[in-house]
Formats: sequence, C-alpha cells, structure tokens
Amino acid sequence: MSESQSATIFVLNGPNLNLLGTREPEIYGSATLDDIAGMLEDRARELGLEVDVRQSNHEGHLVDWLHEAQAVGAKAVLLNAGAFTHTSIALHDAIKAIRTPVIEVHLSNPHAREAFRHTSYVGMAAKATIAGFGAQSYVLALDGASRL
Ligand code: CA2
Repeated sequence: MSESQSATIFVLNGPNLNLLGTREPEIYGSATLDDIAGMLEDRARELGLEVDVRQSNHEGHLVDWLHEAQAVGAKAVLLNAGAFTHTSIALHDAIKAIRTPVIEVHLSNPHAREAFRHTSYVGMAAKATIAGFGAQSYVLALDGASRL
C-alpha cells in the first residue's frame, strides 16, 4: 500500500445523484454533487487526506470501485448508493468482501420516509451510517472516517 493511497478516501455515489441540486431541494438540499465534492476536498485538506469522488448510475461500477478501494489501499469508503441501498445484495456482498471500512451516507433520513426506504442492504454490511444532515452528512462521515 502506498502512503498516498492510505490517505485517500473514496466517495462513491449511486444512481441519479449526478442530478442532485436540480429537483426536490426540500428533501435533498440545493447543493450539487460538484458542490459536495468541493466541500469534501476542503475538509480533506484540513485533515491531511485526499478524496476521490465518483458517481455512477450502474450497480456494477459501484461494486468494481469497492473492490478497487481495497486493491489500492484506500483508508475508507463513503458510500451513498442511492436507491441501490434498498435493493442491492451485490453491494452488500461487495462491502462484506473487502476489509476497507465502508461508511453509508445519505442526504435524507430514509427511516423518516417511505417504508421501502427502511431496509438498507448497504447499512447491514457497513461500519457506520450517517443520514439526514443533507450535504453535511458527507462531511460528518469524512470526519468519522479520518478517525478510523
Ligand atoms: O438520501 C439519500 O442520500 C438517498 O440515498 C438518495 C436516493 C434515495 O433513493 C435514497 O432512498 C436516499 C435518491 C437519489 C436521488 O438523487 C436526486 C436526483 C435529483 C435531484 C435530487 C436528488
């Protein structure tokens, strides 16, 4: 594991999060994913870390990136799997298959929403969950990851 990768935190975002900031601001806030990436880069700099922020609408990309996080020796993964949170046994298995700690992140609080959002296959495998703080959920998760 190289020194630089051991100080890198992967921030993986799932389906539709590329459209963040364009609708439902009352649920998700008005920050775009680029805004969140900027917030994370600023905080990571203060913490002496680097973030690698990615988004995909494809489940397999997220599985591959979880494997890559371990392969390159990333310190942790922050994962907002979007709606795959509630459906994906493949993501659950991928999180279990790696030793890299994964922190589940959500902008909203899924438990305060529709019943179909109350099951999280990601959360069942993750080390921790931060939800309901809007864009700040990511920053809080980064602070937590920095202490691991
Ligand atoms: O609250 C979260 O972060 C969620 O992961 C967001 C997902 C939702 O399916 C989860 O239950 C909770 C939805 C992401 C949709 O992304 C947006 C796209 C356009 C505008 C606003 C949000």
